[in-house]
Amino acid sequence: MRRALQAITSNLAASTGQLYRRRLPSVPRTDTLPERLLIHRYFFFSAERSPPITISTINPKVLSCDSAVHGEIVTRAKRLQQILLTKPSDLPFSEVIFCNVDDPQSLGQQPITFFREVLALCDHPELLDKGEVHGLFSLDSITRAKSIMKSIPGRTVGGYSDSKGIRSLRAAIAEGIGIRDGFSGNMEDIFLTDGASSGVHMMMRLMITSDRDGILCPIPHDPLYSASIALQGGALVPYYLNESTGWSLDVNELRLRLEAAFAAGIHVRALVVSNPGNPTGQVLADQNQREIIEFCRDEHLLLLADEVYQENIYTNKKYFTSFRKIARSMGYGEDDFNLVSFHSVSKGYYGECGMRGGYMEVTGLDSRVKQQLYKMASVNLCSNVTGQILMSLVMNPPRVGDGSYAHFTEERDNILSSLDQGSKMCVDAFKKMKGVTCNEVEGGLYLFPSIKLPNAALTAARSNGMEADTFYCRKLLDTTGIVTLPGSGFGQVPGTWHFRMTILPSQQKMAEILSRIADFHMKFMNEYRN
Ligand code: DCS
Repeated sequence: MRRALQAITSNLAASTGQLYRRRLPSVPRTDTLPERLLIHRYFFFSAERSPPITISTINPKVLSCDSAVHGEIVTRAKRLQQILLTKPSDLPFSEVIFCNVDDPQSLGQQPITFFREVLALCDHPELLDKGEVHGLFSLDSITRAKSIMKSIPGRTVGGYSDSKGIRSLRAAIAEGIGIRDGFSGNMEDIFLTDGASSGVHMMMRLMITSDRDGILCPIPHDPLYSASIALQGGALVPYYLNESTGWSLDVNELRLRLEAAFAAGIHVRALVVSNPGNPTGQVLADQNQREIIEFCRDEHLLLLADEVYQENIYTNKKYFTSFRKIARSMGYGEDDFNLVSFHSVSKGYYGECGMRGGYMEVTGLDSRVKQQLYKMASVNLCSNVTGQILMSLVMNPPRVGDGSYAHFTEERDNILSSLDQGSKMCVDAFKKMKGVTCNEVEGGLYLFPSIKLPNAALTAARSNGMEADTFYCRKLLDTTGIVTLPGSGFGQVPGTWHFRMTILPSQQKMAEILSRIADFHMKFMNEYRN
């Protein structure tokens, strides 16, 4: 015991404040457990003790992971919100408006009645035995909730489920996919997840073994992907969407980037495609999707198809087609093409971000790999069961003839039409602003206008230690209370500047937001005129 303590003391003297880097010296085997505890206590209560975890000792991959969605602008916006509560006269606006994130219900969108009725009944199934329920809930909500509850082992949402999700719900989702695509789905391919994010993380964890493993990702892209790749220590291999042709995806660009990565010793394993795009709002044409599938086949890449915005389409010229449907219609069977498609309850007309429901459909992968995925899912036990139910409802909404159908379609269409008009209002307004260009929003919940910033603004940003678009967004926030996110957090062609804004606010609110942005923009451009 004394020998062990002496060893520690001499180590402490030598370490001069570097203790956190040093491991506790191994304790002689002869020591008993109480003696070991004593040594640990001595170690931790010494004068040079530092916390067990410090910023220098945490996983460096966490440090290298950036989340634009929760960056400095959002932190500042929350601080300004607090100031409004305590000293509103200090600020030139009366409200902080969060246009930075596509969280529909936090921006006032109402939930879809049918979905919430079924969820309420599943959460509290005793209601199903009460007569009053018939006056309060629609008949088909009651019937649906009863049938779901009957199919859940234990008849409760409070139990763990199978790690892939409840069987009957996966079957319902597979059926919904079949109706959507015209090619039947297989419930064994479905993994229910806590939102699409957890599926994305799972796939990155599965594929990335070192910084030599690359994932082709669009620029700009949803920071979920860069963050997830960074957390796993992989390499993000960028490919650029073409802004001048409506954020189109050119397969030649994919090929060039793949070759460059190969030359740099990166083994590219997968291609991420966001359709409709976040933050860029483009919808891919079927022919383009076919080219992407062929490219993945030729280059032995797994296609990660992020299709969370599949119900958010605002153009008559294009429609959403799943990559799965395109692959099937090209003649690829279920096992012939490696595809993982992500969907979520967070977007669409439902916008139930807080419910954390989602699924990934895994097709074409070796059954042994799928088995490993299943094992990974089981490490998390299961995704939340209420989210699983909601995902099954989203894929099987009321159909013609159901009691809720008319009310459901009215709610859905109102939301989608409001988003459509909101997106067009934004594009029109941005196009009128000097130095701003903005592509049409074909789908999704964001627009990503480009701003040509004057040199004086670039210089001012630099002297404030900021990226130019962060400087712009920060000034916009401080002047108007409107929260947007700088394009630099999403990737952009060097030398171009953008910001991301959601189209979610109601039309009335949007008119006010756009007028404030236009006013701010004019003053900003005048102030920094070269
Ligand atoms: N895929 C895309 C394209 C997304 O935009 C998001 C969320 C997700 C997946 C994951 O969402 P869920 O986990 O909720 O299903 N978008 C984030 C964003 O860009 N801002 O806030 C959320």
